[in-house]
Amino acid sequence: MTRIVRFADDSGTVRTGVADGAGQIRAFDRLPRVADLLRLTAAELRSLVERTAVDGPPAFAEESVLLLPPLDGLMELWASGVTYERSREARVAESTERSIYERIYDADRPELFFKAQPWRVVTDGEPIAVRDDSELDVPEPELGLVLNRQGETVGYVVVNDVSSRSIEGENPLYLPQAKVYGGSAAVSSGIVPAWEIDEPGALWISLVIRREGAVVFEGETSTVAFHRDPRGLADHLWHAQPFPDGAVLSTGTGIVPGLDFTLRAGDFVEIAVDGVGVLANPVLGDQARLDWLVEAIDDPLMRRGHRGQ
Ligand code: DO4
Ligand code: MG
Repeated sequence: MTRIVRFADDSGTVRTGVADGAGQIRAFDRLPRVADLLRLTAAELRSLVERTAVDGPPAFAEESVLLLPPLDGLMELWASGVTYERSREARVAESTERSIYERIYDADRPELFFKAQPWRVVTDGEPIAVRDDSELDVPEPELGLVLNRQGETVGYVVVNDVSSRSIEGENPLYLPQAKVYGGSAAVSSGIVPAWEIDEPGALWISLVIRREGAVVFEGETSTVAFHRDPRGLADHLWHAQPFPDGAVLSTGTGIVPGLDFTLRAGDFVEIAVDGVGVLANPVLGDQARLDWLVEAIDDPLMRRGHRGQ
C-alpha cells in the first residue's frame, strides 16, 4: 500500500515522501511539508505521488527514519460527531441534555468541532491521555479525511478522537474541554491516497483496548453504518472559511463502549481501519507528561524517547 509520509531523517531534517509499503520511502523534491502537498489540486498531487513513487530522489529505509504525524504548517485537525447511530445512542445515555444529540443526528448541518493544531497531534506509538479531572473516558476510532486547500478529499488516515464522556455529559457546552487537551488527538503516520481506496463507504474499523496484556474492550463497525455523506461534512467545514494548507476532518465514531467502561492510564489502544492503517497508542493519566510536544516542535528526533512507553 502506498502512503504519503512525513518523517525526520537521522540529521533531524523533516521531509515528506512516498512509502512504497515494502520498506522504502522516496522523498518529494522541494516539498518538505504536507502543507505544501495540500496546496496542490488532487490531480496534481496524484501525478506527483505516482511520479515520485517510480523515480523520486534518494530512497530512505522506512525503519531508519522517524515517522511523524502527517500534519504541519497551517493545517488543522477537525472532527465531526454523532454520525453513527451508536454515537447518538451513547451521547443520549451519557448526557444531561439528550435531545440535542437526537436532533443533530438528522439535521442538515452536522456537528463539527476543532480538535487540534498540528503540533499537538501524536502518532503511532506515542502516548495519548485521559484527563485527570474526568471519570469517564474513551478512545474514539474514526476514519479521517485529508482535505487539500480546495477541500477535495485527497487521502485517508486513522484518527483517535480521545474524549471525556463525563465532562461533555455534564454539560454539552463543555465540549471543547472534553475533546481538546494534551494527548486527546492521535493520527496514523501515513496518508493513504484517496485514489487507492476503492470503497471508502465500506471500510471495517476495529478497536481493541488492552490492560495489563488482557483485552478489556473490543468492538468493530464499518463505514457502511456512517449516517452522512462525507462530502457534506467537508462542504460544511469549507463553507465559511478558507484552509490555506488543507485539513484533516475526522468523520466520527461508530464504536463507543458502555457506560460501565472507562479508559485508564496504562491501557493500550489499537485502532485499525481496513486499507488505511493501524494506530496504536499507550494511555497516560497525566497531561503534563505530554509537555514534550512543545520541545518536539523544534527537535522532532526527541519524539524517539516517547515511543512505545
Ligand atoms: O457530540 C459529541 C461528539 C461526538 C463525537 O465525537 C463522535 O460522534 O465521534
Ligand atoms: Mg468523535
